[in-house]
Amino acid sequence: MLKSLFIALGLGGVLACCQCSAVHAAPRTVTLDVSGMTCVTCPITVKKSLSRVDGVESVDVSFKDKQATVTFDDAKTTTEALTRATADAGFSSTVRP
Ligand SMILES: [Cu+2]
Repeated sequence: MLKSLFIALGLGGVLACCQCSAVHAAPRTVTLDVSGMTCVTCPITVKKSLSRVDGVESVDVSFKDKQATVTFDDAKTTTEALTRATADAGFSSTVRP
C-alpha cells in the first residue's frame, strides 16, 4: 500500500519533470527577410526593435542581405511577434522558410 504510493509519487515526479522541460524550450533561430532597409542605419532600428521583444536572445541584422537572424526562446515569444516588431518599426518582414 505504502509502496504503491511511493511509485505514484515517483511517476508524478517524472511527469512534472517533462512539463518543466516543455517550459524551458530550446532556443530557436529564424531568419527574417526584411524589406525597406534603405540605408546603413536601418539595420540598427530593426535590431533594436527585435531586441526589445521578450524572449529574444540575440539579433544579427545584415544590411547587405536584407536579413535579420534572430535567436529566441520559443516558450516566450513567436515568429509572429518578431515580424510584428519589425513592422511596428516601419520594416515589414517575413520568416524565411
Ligand atoms: Cu535607414
